[in-house]
Amino acid sequence: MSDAIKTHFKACHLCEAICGLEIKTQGREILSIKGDKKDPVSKGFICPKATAIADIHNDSDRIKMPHKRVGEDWQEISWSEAIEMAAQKLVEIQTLHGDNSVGFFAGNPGVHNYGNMTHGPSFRRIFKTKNHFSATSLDQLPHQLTSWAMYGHQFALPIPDIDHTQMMVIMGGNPLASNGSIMTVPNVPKRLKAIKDRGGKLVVIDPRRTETAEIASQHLFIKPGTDAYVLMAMINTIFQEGWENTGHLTNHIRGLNRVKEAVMEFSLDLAQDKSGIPAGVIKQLTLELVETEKAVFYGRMGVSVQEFGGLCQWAIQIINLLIGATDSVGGALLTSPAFAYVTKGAPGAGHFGRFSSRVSGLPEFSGELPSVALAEEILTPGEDQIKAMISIAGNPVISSANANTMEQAFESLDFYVAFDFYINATTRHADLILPPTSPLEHDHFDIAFLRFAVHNSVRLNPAIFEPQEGTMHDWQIFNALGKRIAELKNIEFKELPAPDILVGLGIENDVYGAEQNPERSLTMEKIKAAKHGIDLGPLKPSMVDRIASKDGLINAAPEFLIKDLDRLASQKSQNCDHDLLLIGRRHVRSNNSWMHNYHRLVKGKPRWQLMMHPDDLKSRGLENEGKVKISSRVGELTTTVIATDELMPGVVSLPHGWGHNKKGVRMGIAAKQKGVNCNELTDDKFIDKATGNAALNGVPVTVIAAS
Ligand SMILES: Nc1nc2c(c(=O)[nH]1)N[C@H]1C(S)=C(S)[C@@H](COP(=O)(O)OP(=O)(O)OC[C@H]3O[C@@H](n4cnc5c(=O)[nH]c(N)nc54)[C@H](O)[C@@H]3O)O[C@H]1N2
Ligand SMILES: Nc1nc2c(c(=O)[nH]1)N[C@H]1C(S)=C(S)[C@@H](COP(=O)(O)OP(=O)(O)OC[C@H]3O[C@@H](n4cnc5c(=O)[nH]c(N)nc54)[C@H](O)[C@@H]3O)O[C@H]1N2
Ligand code: SF4
Ligand SMILES: [Mo]
Repeated sequence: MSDAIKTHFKACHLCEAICGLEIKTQGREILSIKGDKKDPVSKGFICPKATAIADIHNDSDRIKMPHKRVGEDWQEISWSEAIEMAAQKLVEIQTLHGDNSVGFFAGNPGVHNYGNMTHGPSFRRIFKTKNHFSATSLDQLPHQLTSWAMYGHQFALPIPDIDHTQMMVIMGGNPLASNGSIMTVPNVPKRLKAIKDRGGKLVVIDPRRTETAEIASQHLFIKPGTDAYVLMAMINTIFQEGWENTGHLTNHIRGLNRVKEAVMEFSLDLAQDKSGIPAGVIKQLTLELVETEKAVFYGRMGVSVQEFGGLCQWAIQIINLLIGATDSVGGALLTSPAFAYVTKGAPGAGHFGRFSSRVSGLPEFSGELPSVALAEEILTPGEDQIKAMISIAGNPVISSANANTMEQAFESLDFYVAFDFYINATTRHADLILPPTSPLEHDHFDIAFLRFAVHNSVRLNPAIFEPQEGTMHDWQIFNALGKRIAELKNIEFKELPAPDILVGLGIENDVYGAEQNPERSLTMEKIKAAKHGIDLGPLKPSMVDRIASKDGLINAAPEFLIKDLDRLASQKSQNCDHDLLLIGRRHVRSNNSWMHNYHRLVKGKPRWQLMMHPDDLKSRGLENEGKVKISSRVGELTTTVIATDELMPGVVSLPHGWGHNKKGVRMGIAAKQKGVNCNELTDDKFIDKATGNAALNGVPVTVIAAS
């Protein structure tokens, strides 16, 4: 008799939108993956990546048991042998070279797998190393740092109230491709179109006429890396015209006068000169934001992962404060998640600059050093040099600036253990790979992205399949390896219970738990029983009681950012020997570096080419679809160029996450793709000096015909 068909519900873990899924299975076969129409926020929406979850699960390249390097080859070994080997080697290296000789890199999917978040930190603590790195500093570090400095907590991130706003400005984000970021917003196309349908306005400021710009009311091209001039000019204009209206937050902000003085030299004319956006257009946009009752300014990846990422994210917060958007319906609101609610005294507020990286002296944030410092910390001899690495759900050789140096660094290690289920461009350098279970073999709760959602909700869904015999979840590997290392070091280590137990305890003691909210009395049992999730209502104004700074006030003028205005004011032209600026781009059927091994996502027209404006091709004598050589201060690449007026002249674009065609990579489909690794061009010395974040956008490059 054949197995019965079962219907399961689960949130998609692939991107920040966390859409609800309905998955039908029979035995161990996946029959279909569709949208869960009853999910309170996604309401049935999914994007093309969701169905590829079946491909991840079934991929014969995905490894399931520990792999140990033997020369150029790999040998499958038992978990007990693998745990013993990793523990012995890591302890041996720390005994010989000190605690800081072991480094960590935590990649993006770890944040989408909650066992990593509940169990990772205590595992990492047993090493007592300063050398923690992660994708945060290739991404949203400026957001977290700004929130820490202004609101007293790194996760006090006001989220655009997209469903109620009448005017939204998007600077450096392309939610139609990314499905939203630091804004969990399933079905973003519909929600953005709805702004226009109710008579509102959507403005996109981007060097490329993106998919989002195509549906906007207005698109403004901007020269990469010059956003801060525009933002400062907007703030200056608001003050000069006396347009500021901080509403109910007025008595809860300090430092606005300091901001007013500090931005005075940033005129509309300077902004026009630098950015290419006419002064009158910037002024008009500012006025519209001031005059529209429900308006919000939102900036993402393109304005955080650039040379002035910290200033940009800070300025966006200031604009939202000055136009009365912060903490207002239709503006930007703090969320009220069931787990890890941010308020005064909430754990994990963050800290900055307590120590610095050894080689370049870059500041830590919340215990992490900037990823641009990782390769040099491995490659530069001396006390505290990193000799061994542990990577968890990351592929830094493809995702970090100056990939060639990162490659050299990983090659040079004495020992490298990777928590990953693929042998990719980075993990191929490992001595040992510890693969976790498939995403369908463990339960799912979203610790990170329910906190950034445009509508409050909560859901936890069980695993769809029993784990394959003899396999381990990420959190179980942390427990087992942590325990063995602690034994060898003769120190305390408490194995933690399963993630749902830990999160359940947190929820019961948080804002929807019985004590604080007797009516709701939310428990893990109730959450588990609600297969489609529980609607916790729209975002609401709540900031006044939740400002987490010591004096209970919003600090509008964090000193390290005010000081950074000098760097902005004195910035010389970026162009030096290179006459073009390179930016990235995302595609809805791609996901950073790790979803190029699935036929259904990579088939069709190539989408990895260098995009360039037709005039720029012409002036260089280049042919559309011809081969070109792109060079930057740190590297060069050869690829195909395509002419498109989607890009403004002077700017070229390459997507990241490609370049899997390397010896030893065991991702059959990905390795056949022709895309190159754009991070061989990005520069580990081209950074946002205020925050230490990588500047992967606006990188100066030269393009010539390839012979
Ligand atoms: N030039 C340029 N570079 C960029 C960007 C850009 O826009 N332009 N974007 C940057 C950004 S925003 C980010 S977040 C980074 C992302 O870069 P990374 O953080 O390096 O993440 P991924 O490239 O997604 O690689 C993820 C790895 O995690 C593994 N993995 C997936 N799920 C799991 C799991 O459940 N457990 C474990 N243990 N492993 C798992 C995958 O197999 C893969 O090897 O890239 C950055 N790099
Ligand atoms: N399909 C898909 N979805 C994803 C991902 C993915 O790889 N693929 N990655 C996920 C991750 S890790 C993240 S962090 C989010 C990111 O989410 P988004 O921030 O929406 O990411 P992008 O689509 O890269 O949009 C960045 C935009 O900034 C523009 N830009 C570049 N430089 C500048 C500049 O100097 N100024 C301005 N104003 N704009 C600039 C680019 O042209 C681009 O349109 O997406 C997530 N979702
Ligand atoms: S938008 Fe993101 S969460 Fe939704 S189905 Fe696509 S990948 Fe999954
Ligand atoms: Mo990211």
